[in-house]
Amino acid sequence: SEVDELTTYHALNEQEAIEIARGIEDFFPAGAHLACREIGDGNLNLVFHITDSASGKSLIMKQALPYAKVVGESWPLTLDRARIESEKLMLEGQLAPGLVPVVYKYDPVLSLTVMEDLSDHIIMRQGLINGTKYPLFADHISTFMANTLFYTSDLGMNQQDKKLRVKDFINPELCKITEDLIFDDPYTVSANNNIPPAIEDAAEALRNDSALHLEVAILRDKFLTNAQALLHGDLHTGSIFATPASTKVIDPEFAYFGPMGFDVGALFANLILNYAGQQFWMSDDEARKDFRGYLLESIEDIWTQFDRKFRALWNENGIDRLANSTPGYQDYYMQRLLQDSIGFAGCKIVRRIVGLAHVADIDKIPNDEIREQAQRAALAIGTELIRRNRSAQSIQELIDITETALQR
Ligand code: SR1
Ligand code: MG
Repeated sequence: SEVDELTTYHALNEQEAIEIARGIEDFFPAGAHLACREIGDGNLNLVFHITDSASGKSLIMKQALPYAKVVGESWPLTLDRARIESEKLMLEGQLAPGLVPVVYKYDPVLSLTVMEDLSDHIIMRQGLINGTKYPLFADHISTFMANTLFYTSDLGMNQQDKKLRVKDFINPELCKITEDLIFDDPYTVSANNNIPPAIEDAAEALRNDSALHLEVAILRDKFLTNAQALLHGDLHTGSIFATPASTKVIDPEFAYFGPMGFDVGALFANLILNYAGQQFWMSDDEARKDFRGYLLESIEDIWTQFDRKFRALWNENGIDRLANSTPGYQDYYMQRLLQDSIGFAGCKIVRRIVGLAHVADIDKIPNDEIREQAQRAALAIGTELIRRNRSAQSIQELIDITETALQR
């Protein structure tokens, strides 16, 4: 029957999505003529956009598929990620109000999250490719990261409750994707890799650099074992909807308790990848210099504001006696966090050049020569950041490394 069709798991079609939308209490007016389009362009899920042009109301429905869409049914993937995503979104809504979409409903049977439509925003990756500046972004995202990371860490929440939350957010299959795609495949021969033929020599150099492998192994161990805080887990610019006045973080299906620097580093990496791609997207020398200056200032601002806000939360609301009262411990902690962020940023850059999933900032460059230049520069930056993961002293090092690799 029709009811059965909506109460057992299956991939929805647009008509079924409309039926479910009608059932959401007090949302669309009775009898509304709803329109629906599947708009998912990510790697994993179906995304339905449902609108009522008469009332102007709309919403988004995201449904997890039992496999990775980017590869196909040969790569099965747990539906539990929809639960993790909806729980994490709701928690982020409490910890960082206004910085994530509102969740209207989660349906565990259909692995479906119904949430606020953000169509007045655009995906930040595309915005940056278009050359849009986001003057409030550093403020917004530093608040998002400081609040979500501090209040889910042993510094900011009851440490027994945290252990129970670790259990709720055990996310082995999605973590395995990261462990393979980011911390393993780029450094070996793997069918998962997607190596541009023009830079095969650089990919081979990655495979043969055992000093680099040592640093990647150190970072990988942190990802595997350091349950420092509840991460977003995939905080790239494709997971952010933005306007110049508003920032909304989406897609936390990779959430798990891991090292904080993995979220901070993801952001740095994707701003740097855009910096590299601007070699093509902004052909005017002056405009490109200005936009690249904006990207690097944003990185510096994000770190400075994040560091200040995180320390303020710690000083005002820290719950750990020893961590709160031991001189030098906060500085030590923040220095490690900066170093982790820089190292993870490096890993995130490398995987987007030779690993399975690339980024439009670079891959969509139609000019072969400029694209290759951007890829090589990104690899040079990424590998140098990885090498600095145990020694970096300030965010300025990351900025200098980026500027040196791409001076024009
Ligand atoms: C198989 S999933 C490929 C990538 O897409 C997601 O956005 C994550 O970054 C993942 O590594
Ligand atoms: Mg995603």
